[in-house]
Amino acid sequence: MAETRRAEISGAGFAGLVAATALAQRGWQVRVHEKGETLRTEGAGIVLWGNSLQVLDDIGATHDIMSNSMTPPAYETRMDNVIQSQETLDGIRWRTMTRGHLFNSLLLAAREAGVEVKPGSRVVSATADGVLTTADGASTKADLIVGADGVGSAVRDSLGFEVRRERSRDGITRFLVPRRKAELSALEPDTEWDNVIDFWNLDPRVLRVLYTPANDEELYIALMAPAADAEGSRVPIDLDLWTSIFPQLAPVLQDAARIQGRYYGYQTTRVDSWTRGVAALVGDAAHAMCPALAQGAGCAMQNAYTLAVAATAASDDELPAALAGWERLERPYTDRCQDRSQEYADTRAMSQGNQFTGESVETALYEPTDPHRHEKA
Ligand code: FAD
Ligand code: 5PR
Repeated sequence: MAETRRAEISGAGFAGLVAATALAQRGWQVRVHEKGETLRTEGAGIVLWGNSLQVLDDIGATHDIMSNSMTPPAYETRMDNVIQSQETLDGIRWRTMTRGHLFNSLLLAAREAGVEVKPGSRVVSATADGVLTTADGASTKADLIVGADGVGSAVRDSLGFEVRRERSRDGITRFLVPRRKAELSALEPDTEWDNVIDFWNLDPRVLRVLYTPANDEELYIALMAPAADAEGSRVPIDLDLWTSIFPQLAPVLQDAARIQGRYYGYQTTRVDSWTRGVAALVGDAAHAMCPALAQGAGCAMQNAYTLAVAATAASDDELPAALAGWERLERPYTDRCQDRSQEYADTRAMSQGNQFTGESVETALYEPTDPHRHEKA
């Protein structure tokens, strides 16, 4: 009988928790280091698509997730408050929820699988032969190291990967507020307030509100403005400015104005390679992307899962080659998703509506748990 293999993971975000759970469920002994003193996530709401929902099914997290999330009747796009499209996304599985709910469901699945999660443990470096060092000076030898420590990844930077960043001119502030459906309906009775509604205004000023119901009680709103627009990108938000453009959203904008908020500039991060020896990068550490297609966390969880499957199938001697093979197969999907998301962010083409067709849904329809997925392509 082979000895139990050990994986050390940096970062208890969506990528780290999925990698940890999928590895532990395949017999690995897994520890996740999280630099935060408390385990939590920030950033309001999130949209997930078939690719990540399939991974969550496989690790046993969806039962919990479905209980407090929703699939809105349509994804609506408006320009100057005129409806451009109401996409029902037939044949595409998708779900909206709060980030807190997704995070708690993943943490539960990880604990049930026997993963050790260590808050207050900051990783400072990793080596290609499997030594992970934390800020308290402790070094541990592992069979596999996963860098899931986000866009500022210490695993990535200590291993000397080459990083390229591309910024976009726009950015967004995100809030979780009460639904206030009755008040919104009083202001605009004909609107289906259960829809996702992407409210665009380009002229005379680029301001956009992405309205996403997360469940019966909570609403996720994302306010987009160019970084160069000082009032538009200000936090807390400039309530008079936003309500002058979106008067029908006044009840929920008032709630948002009471929250401090943080403006996130859109950016894409790429690395020369996702692996070095027995160390692999997943999630924003390897492939942060613009949120246009709502796939940053989706790709993170998809790649975390397929990494766990590939690493388990390889013997210790084969592991570096198996990780390189995993990148060769999986990376093109993520590269294309990053390219499309960056292009949508740069062109603001989502304002035209009908954007969830053709190539742009490739990632949403990808099936990471299907062992024959690459033969089908
Ligand atoms: P993170 O979430 O950044 O997690 C990294 C973790 O590692 C953190 O807990 C951090 O504290 C920890 N850490 C960092 N450094 C260390 C260290 N040295 N030692 C130990 N721990 C460390 N994606 C979607 O799929 N759908 C969406 O709707 C969506 N909307 C978005 C909207 C906006 C405005 C933005 C900016 C992003 C959006 N994304 C979306 C993308 C998504 O948020 C990210 O891609 C995803 O959270 C990345 O997960 P991660 O686990 O790789 O990284
Ligand atoms: N889609 C989603 C989202 O949260 C954002 C975008 C698109 C679900 C931003 O927060 O285009 O910026 C976007």
